[in-house]
Amino acid sequence: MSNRKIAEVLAQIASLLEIKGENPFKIRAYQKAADTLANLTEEVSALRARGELRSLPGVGASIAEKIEELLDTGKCAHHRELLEEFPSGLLEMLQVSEVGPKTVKLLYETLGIASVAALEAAAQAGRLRNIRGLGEKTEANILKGIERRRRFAERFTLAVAYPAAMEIVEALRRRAPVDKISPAGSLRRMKETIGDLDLLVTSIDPEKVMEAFATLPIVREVSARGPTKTTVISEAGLQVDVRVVAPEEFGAALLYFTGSKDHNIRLRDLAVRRKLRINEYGVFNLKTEKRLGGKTEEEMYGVLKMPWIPPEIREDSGEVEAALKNALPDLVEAGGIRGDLHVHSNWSDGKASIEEMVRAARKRGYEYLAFCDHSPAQPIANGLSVERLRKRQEEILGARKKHPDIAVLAGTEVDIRGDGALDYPDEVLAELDFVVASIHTGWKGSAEANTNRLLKAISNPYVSAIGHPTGRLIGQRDPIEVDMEKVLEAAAKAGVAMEIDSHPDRLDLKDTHARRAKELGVKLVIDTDSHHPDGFDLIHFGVSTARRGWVSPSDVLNSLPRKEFLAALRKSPRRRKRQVRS
Ligand code: DGT
Ligand code: CA
Ligand code: CA
Ligand code: ZN
Repeated sequence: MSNRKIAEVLAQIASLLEIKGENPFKIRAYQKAADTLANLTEEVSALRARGELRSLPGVGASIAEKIEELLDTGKCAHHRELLEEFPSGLLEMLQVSEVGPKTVKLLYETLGIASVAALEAAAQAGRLRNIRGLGEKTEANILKGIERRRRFAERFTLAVAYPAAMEIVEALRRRAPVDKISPAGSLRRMKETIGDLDLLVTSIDPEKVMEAFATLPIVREVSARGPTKTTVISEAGLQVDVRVVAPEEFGAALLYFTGSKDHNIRLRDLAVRRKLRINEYGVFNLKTEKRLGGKTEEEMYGVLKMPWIPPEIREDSGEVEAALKNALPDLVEAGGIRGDLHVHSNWSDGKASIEEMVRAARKRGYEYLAFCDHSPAQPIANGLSVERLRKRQEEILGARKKHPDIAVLAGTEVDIRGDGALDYPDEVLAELDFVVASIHTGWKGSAEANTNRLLKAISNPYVSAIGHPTGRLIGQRDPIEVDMEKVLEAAAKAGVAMEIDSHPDRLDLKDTHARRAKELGVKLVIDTDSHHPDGFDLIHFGVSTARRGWVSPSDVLNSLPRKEFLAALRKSPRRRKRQVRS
């Protein structure tokens, strides 16, 4: 049993205990153990073999026993008993982000609500607002949450789909005579959510590829199996299609199955006007049926008289026109990112020390790194008082001295308060090298209120960038309502950068906003908001989002080489009073 599966069971036990009204300490222990397991980098079975289960945070004797039971039998008796005590719809209700175990308990005990359908009906009938502790606003939010869940149902974030795709590619390479292999579909275009995975393969032995794929450990069930196409459902519930195609048709198939559908339709229309036929097997002369290409994508585009178009922009949003004019944008690349300007250390809620984060950044070849720990308004994130912020400086100076090959910058992720004021006074912000200002509270405010908050933050002369500007968590929390056009215009004017937070649950700014930012001349910062050295690996998700937004290296602040980057910080009229070291 995988860590993730065990973590799921433990989290469900926590929720069920809370619905039951059990001891909060016990509930907390299960939650903590579930978190620990979900984030473990090692298989829990290995820890167990070494007798180290109980050394995990949150894992005491009783939870250790349950983990062992799950590892040995795939089941847990306590979990089963709890499930039998309550209708199964209660767990389903928890999938609505706005509904926690306390609310489920309340709704179940007062109105007997035990399913999402019943919850939706009750909310629509206005029956929730009169329950003590809920109210009209919560009722409206629950309806929004149900709607979001419906919209998102059956789609997966890149956090799930991308590693699954990489794992399958690797495993097929190992287990079958695979020649070429590539993801296609929305994953290759790096869309923010993925309906299903599409993979293409060439091989001298298609049957062997099908066999290897159908028997991968991550396969939960095989939905369809043919000689060259197999469809499975993964353990996580993700559908995956693998197709084996002929080598001379690989480019045509890759182009077709990468899509998007709208991009394909544009190409097909263009082809017809040129007396050509284009499909997943190749490109042909419409009259003579003569085959003109299909082995590579370059060949396909070439016959249509255009350069190869990067998958991320194949959305029929101007890329075909641009390609025909030979005016495709020069897109930013992960290798062109030279530093991370938003990471946390264990001074706030990071899991690693400044030293560990600096080492990890150096290892990636980064030339600069800004520590942007939280401000005091985030007590759960251990936000830094002014005193601790200044204390942190000693450690930053130490790291700077020890690692002269990377510019270690003192930054902050300062909270934007409800009224748009920042959570540190200006004279404290003035001491810092890089200031990211972010909203972390009041997600449900009006568009006007949120726009004004951001405009006020942008007008602060010490702010370098706005962090995760809409605050969304894909599939879990809607973006704030905001007049993005106004915000971007103000940012362009003030020379404040907008962040693309690379976490696959955020991707914030999103692709279309990034594209508009670029058009308006706003600089972008692509960063990871890392709380751990492993977090640096997420940068490519932010870069893909930027690419989907047609963003070029020249639009990205942290694609500048160290010297120029630091010069840009120093030269900025907004902080000419400040001393940034090179
Ligand atoms: P998804 O899976 O919903 O995240 O999005 P895609 O883009 O991966 O779509 P999917 O899996 O339904 O199909 C993969 C590609 O196959 C799609 O991007 C374009 C191509 N395709 C699918 N259906 C059609 C169609 O009706 N016409 C054309 N021209 N292409 C299609
Ligand atoms: Ca797909
Ligand atoms: Ca598909
Ligand atoms: Zn933040």
